[in-house]
Amino acid sequence: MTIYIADIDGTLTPPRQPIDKSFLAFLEKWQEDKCFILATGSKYDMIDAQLLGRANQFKVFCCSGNSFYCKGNLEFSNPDVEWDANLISFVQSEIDKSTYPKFGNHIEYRQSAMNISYVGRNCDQKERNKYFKFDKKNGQREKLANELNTRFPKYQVSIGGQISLDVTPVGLGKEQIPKELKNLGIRCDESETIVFFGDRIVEGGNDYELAKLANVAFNVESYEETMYIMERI
Ligand code: M1P
Repeated sequence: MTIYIADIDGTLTPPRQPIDKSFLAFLEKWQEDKCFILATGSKYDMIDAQLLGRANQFKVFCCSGNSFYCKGNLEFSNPDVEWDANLISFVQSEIDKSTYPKFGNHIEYRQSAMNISYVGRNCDQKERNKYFKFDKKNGQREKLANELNTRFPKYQVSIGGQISLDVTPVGLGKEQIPKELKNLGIRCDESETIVFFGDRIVEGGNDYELAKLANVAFNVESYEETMYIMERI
C-alpha cells in the first residue's frame, strides 16, 4: 500500500489561508481510494478553519505530529511537554531585543510543540507578507533556529510557514508520524511506500525530518503544483 502524506500550509493552501474550494473538492475525491494523511504544525481548530470546516473528512496529524484526528475524532495525543525555563526565557529575551514591529502572541504552546514568532501570530496578512520579505532578506528566523539548536540540543527548531519557527523535543516533530501510523494500525509494516508532499523539505525546514523517512518526497511551491502532481499519480 502507498501512504500519501501532505503538509498543509504552503502545500495544500497558501500559508495560513483557506483552501481553494475546487482543490478541496478535488482532494476529497482524490483520497477516496487512497490512504491520505495531513501533517501540520498547526492546531486542529486552525486546520479546520483553513479546510472550511471539512477537517472531519480527513486524517490529520496536528501540532507537528503530536496529535491525530481521524475524521474529526481525536485518536492519539502526546502528553504536554514541560518546557525548559531557560529555553523560554532565552526566546523571550530574543523577541524583546528584536526591533521589528510586534503584534502579539509571540510564543504559542501546542502540546508537545511550540511556535515562536518575532512579529507575532496576531499580525494580519499584510504584516505577514511584510515580515516574510524582511526575514528572507535578514534571515532572522534562521539565526534564531541555529542559536536555539546549538544552545538547547534536546529540542529541534525548524522554519515553517511565513512568520514562525516550530519547536519540539527531539524526535517529537513530524518525523514521528510514520511510527505513529504503525501504532494506530494505519501502516502495516515498513515496506509500505510513503509519498510525501511538503514545501519545506530541505534541511532547516519543518518538513525535512519527515521527508527523509519518505520513499518519495515532492518539494512543492504551491497548492497548484501539489494538485498537478496528484492528478498524475
Ligand atoms: O505549516 C507550516 C506552518 O504554518 C504556520 O506557520 P506561519 O504562521 O509561520 O505561516 C504555523 O501553523 C506553523 O506551525 C506551521 O508549521
